[in-house]
Amino acid sequence: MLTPEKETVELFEQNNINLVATLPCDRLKNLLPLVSKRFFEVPLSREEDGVGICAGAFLAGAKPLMLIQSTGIGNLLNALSSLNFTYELPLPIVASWRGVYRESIPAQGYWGTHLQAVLNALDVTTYEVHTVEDLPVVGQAIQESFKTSLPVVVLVSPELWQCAPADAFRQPGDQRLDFLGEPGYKRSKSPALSLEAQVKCPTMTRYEAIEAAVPYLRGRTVVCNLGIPCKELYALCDQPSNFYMLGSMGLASSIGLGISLYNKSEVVVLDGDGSLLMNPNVLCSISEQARDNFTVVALDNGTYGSTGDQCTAAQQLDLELLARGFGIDYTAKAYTAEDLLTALQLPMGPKFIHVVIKPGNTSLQDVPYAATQIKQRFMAHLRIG
Ligand SMILES: Cc1ncc(C[n+]2csc(CCOP(=O)(O)OP(=O)(O)O)c2C)c(N)n1
Repeated sequence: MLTPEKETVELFEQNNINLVATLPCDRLKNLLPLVSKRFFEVPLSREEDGVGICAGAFLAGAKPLMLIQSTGIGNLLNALSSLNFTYELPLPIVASWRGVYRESIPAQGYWGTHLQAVLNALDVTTYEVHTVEDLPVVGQAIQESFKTSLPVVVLVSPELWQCAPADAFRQPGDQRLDFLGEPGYKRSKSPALSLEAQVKCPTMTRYEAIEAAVPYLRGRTVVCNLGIPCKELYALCDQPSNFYMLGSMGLASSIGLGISLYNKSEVVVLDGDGSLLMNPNVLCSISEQARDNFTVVALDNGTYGSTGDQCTAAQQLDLELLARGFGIDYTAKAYTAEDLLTALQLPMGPKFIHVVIKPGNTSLQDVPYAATQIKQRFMAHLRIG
């Protein structure tokens, strides 16, 4: 029997979607197992992280899509504006539209009835799906997103899924459904948390740390955190394989991860402590998804350097220990140029290198490229590389 769920995944397939980033909604519980079976799925712990991963995957040649609850759209608006609209990156988002149809959860109502106006105010095109007859707009929306290089949102009312009989989805071998009612999932990882407790005093500045990494970064794919780190990287080692971030704070590692999932070459992310703490969710994604071609260099100056060195919470914690706690096995700490180069050259991965540095910014010119120029030369590099 062709259920609305099966029709939906067929529309994804017909439009060559090959990565689906998901975060569940109760109303999607019959669709999600079909997606897990037929697509490369990236399960998320926050939707904004998914926008970064999908952007990276697109830059590397994939056709990504997000499948989330409508509330999650509230969690990703800055990323849509400062990443997708700024660089012109497509992203079809299929969202389970809560708060508008037979809703029993009061917290869904306000956002559910206002989100379309918010999206439209941001010039995000939205489509509505209420019944099976409306389903073809899912295909149209996907095509429009890739044609215009912009995000497009499809709001799917829970009304759609009602027409499938309740037993239409129970099939032998359907792993996720077979798990339902069982006493618990097996955990795949138990992080090892034995590190020296004290973070020692820094010796290098961020500029000196990037300078130390340059022999390794040259010729490699590099994603650079927003703000002054981009200016420093530009001054020290500008190359087409640098993706300079202009906004979407917190998503450097998400973008790098997305690229590394679709491109075999090594991806090095220069991230910051403030940015990692804005999106620690990316550490879940790295732990679950990253392959050995992925390295995060966490430049930890203990401050929001680019906005004037205000203290971050990194001063009270150990980012390396945090990464281990999330299940990233290969981690290292670096205080000197030599430590950093040695850690970068370690043959294993995915890696998280915690570089403890001093606060302080170098006064340098802005990166002179427009966002779309950064994207175009970066994509050309990935295609050739
Ligand atoms: C959502 C959001 N909040 C705040 C800012 C302002 N902002 C730009 S760069 C930056 C600091 C980033 O700090 P960190 O990641 O530690 O890197 P650093 O500049 O110290 O190298 C901040 C707060 C922003 N761009 N976006």
